[in-house]
Amino acid sequence: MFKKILVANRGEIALRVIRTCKEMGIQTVAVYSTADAESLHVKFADEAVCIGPPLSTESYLNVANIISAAEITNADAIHPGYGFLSENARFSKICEEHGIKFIGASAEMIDRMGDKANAKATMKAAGVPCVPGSDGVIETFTDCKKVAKKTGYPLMLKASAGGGGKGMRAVWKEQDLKDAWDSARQESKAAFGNDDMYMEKLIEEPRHIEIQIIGDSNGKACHLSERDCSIQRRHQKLTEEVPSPFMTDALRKKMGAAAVKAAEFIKYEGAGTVEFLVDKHRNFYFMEMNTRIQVEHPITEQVIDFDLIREQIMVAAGVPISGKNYTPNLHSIECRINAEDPFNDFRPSPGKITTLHSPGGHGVRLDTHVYAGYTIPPNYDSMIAKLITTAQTREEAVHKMKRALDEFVIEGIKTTIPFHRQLMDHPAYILGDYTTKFMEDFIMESED
Ligand code: MV4
Repeated sequence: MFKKILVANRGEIALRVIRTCKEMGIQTVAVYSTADAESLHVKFADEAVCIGPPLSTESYLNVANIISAAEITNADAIHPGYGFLSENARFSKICEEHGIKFIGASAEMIDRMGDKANAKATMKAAGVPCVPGSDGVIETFTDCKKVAKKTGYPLMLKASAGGGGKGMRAVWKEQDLKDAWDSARQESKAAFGNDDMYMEKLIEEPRHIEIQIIGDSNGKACHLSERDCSIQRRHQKLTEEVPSPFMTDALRKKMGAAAVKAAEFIKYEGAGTVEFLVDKHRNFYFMEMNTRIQVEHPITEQVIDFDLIREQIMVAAGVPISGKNYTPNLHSIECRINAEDPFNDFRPSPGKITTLHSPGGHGVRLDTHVYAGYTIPPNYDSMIAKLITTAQTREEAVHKMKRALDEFVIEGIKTTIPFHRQLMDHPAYILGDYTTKFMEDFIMESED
């Protein structure tokens, strides 16, 4: 087992990883930018190394400084958390070359799944259902027109380097194909330095349902059930839940088996997520695979009583997984609390937290790095807490979330707490009747 793990991240996920390391008797090293000198992850860890100025590219993305910090402190592994370097193939490889275990995917796996057209081709070869469309990358507009004829409208043009909706265009009729092709390529080139495009039939009003998987060094994988992440705004998830209100036992069996097949086909090692689009007839299609621990992993932990970070560390140390697939016996919901003003187009609201009262009680989990007197720096992600409630049924978990949100007091900055409170009273949400389109017609009610 590892003696010392460097946590190459900040905020709540850095705390989350450090907590499990402590429980496992593993020493921890925090790294921090000058903007985070007063952060809790610095105080929680056994050692801390400053890795640069506030700008991420010069600190949390600074590979040389992070590797130096690991070498100076004699860390034998690095946990990257999510975001930052978690899906950076070059970093994964450099760790390996320095004899430091990267607690994440191999460079090869990250590259393979990071290229979406390639990932899709791999999944198709594995026998995982994929949305009909082009066979890989489309080279020219002439080919694009041909593939569009075969695919039919409405269709979706997608950037192979994409993710997060960048370089993606829905096209409803042939006359609009040229403009969509040109603008999607341009956007992709600007964002990723690559304009490879592929095409799919458009799935209308889909649900985003993902399957958590874990694979070991023997090539064995299992699934830990699903998470419904359909409630998103501009490709940012706001709340997630397990089980999905749309799930059936039969569908879970099929999607779980497909995700395990996907993971075993590529001999995936570590924790990963296979994302699917699910249409109204409960057909499901591979969308993307994430080769990292995700923000929303705690809801899975809550419903199956399983520490995913511990399992990541065990698998990275070469311990085989049990191989058992999981079905949730409880219901869990996560609300992402962001330092944003939901009454003003979710505009970022960094600054000093003057008052903080955290919710608690049975079935309430709060993953956060903030405290009264803490100043949220403007340089990073706006998520400041994850409020998670768990109960026997969905109805109880929703009620508990309302109660917990009512207890939660954060003063000094604006937060998304009022948004979540209103969401919990939304008739369609209460029924679990929502798709990825839900936020398009959600309007905040004024509080005065
Ligand atoms: C789609 C789709 C409909 N049909 N593909 C959005 C992010 C990117 N990873 C894939 N996305 C989508 N792909 C086909 N063939 C609709 C979306 C989509 C979406 C998916 C999941 C969650 C939220 C979304 C919001 C808008 C569009």
